Amino acid sequence: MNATNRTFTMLKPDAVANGHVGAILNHINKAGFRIVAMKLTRLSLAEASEFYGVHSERFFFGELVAYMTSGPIVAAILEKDNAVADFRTAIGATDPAKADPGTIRQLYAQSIAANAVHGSDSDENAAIEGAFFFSGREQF
Ligand code: FUP
Repeated sequence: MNATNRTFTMLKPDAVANGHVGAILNHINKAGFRIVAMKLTRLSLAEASEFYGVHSERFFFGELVAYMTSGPIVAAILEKDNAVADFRTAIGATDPAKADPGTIRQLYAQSIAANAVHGSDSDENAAIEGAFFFSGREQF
């Protein structure tokens, strides 16, 4: 499948706090993604719990929600041919210690929890996650 489609990303609190927003956006642009929507925002506890609801029974859920509400994030929708799979490749493995050289997580992430970026895992979730943050008229 090679059609132009969209994915959703967050630059997580560690990436924002450590001053990596510019470098990561540059990496994203150079990898061929167009920024369709973007904002600096901060998740409430309720919002983070809803966004990560699929993980609510996992051992790391409390830590994940506490971390994701600990500071501002950058939310964005990205467009490219094969966006979801190509963005997962660009960010690398969930655990930055296992992420391939040159991936965003290998370059900028701190740990498995503070792993610098989120990337949607399917077209369906990309649409759900994008709509969580942006109305239709905020998407260009
Ligand atoms: P990913 O799709 O790569 O973002 O990873 P997952 O959907 O498996 O995990 C979602 C988030 O949960 C990760 F970004 C970080 C966090 N997490 C932990 O904090 N600890 C873990 O052991 C696994 C995931």
